[in-house]
Amino acid sequence: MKNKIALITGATSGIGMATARLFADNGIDLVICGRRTERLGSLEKELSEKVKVHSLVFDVRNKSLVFEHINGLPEDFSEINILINNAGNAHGLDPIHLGNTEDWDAMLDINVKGLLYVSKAVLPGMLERGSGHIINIGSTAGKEVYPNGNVYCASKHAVDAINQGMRLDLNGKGIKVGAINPGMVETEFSQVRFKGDKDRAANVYKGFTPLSPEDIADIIWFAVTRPPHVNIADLTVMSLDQASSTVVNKST
Ligand code: NDP
Ligand code: 8X3
Repeated sequence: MKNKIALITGATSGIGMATARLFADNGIDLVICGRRTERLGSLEKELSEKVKVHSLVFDVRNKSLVFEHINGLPEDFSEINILINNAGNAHGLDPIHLGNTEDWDAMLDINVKGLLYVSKAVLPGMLERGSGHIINIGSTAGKEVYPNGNVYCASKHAVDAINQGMRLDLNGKGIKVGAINPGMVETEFSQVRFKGDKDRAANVYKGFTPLSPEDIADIIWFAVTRPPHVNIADLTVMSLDQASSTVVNKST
């Protein structure tokens, strides 16, 4: 039987990379996406020992490139069964009156519009086949707002709304839609948020046990392996030490 095919955005790091690895371990062929060519190349090499892998290098902000790359997938990879809308980041952590407008643009263009472009490019094939599964990576930041999180939280609230909207509009078309909303996961997320300040980034995860990208990959795998009639619509997950965006049981 033909393997299923998953397209994962943001596969060069963190949650996306862990998911790509777990999918490959379980016989899912992969379209891995990101901007960092070298990382995609080495991941493709690593995972090609297990499954068929195709890399797509594009910035999800670039609408025409998103459609060009996804519509131009080689035949072997063109029937996407699973879409993991994962690419995204926070940029900055500033009060609203001090926010950097370039950071705002980046978060809204990547986390919201990029997710929409990729979904629009993948959906026609799923609709034609009357089957598919879209998992949108939201966040606890899409469920509550924390000080200085303003625009990142807005972008993830938008993902929450888009997830619900997709599920409503695709109801009856055989396509599962669901969101996984993690709390703090130790990835390159905070390094990006703090623009390469590794100490400040590491400090975010000090004094408690955060989630790992593999924890989220496990949950994504659980979602995609449910029986055909079961759709994980919306799942929030935090580490034991985290109770909300601002309440974290830190020992130091
Ligand atoms: P990482 O920084 O480790 O990974 C982010 C991924 O997104 C990278 O692969 C990066 O690839 C890709 N990406 C970023 N910008 C773009 C862009 N413009 N075009 C294409 N790809 C892009 O962070 P995480 O793994 O933690 O984040 C993954 C998702 O999980 C994000 O949506 C994030 O908001 C969400 N999340 C993270 C949490 C956390 O605490 N870490 C908690 C809740 C949600 P490249 O740079 O190669 O383009
Ligand atoms: C990432 C988790 O708490 O930094 O979405 O917003 S948080």
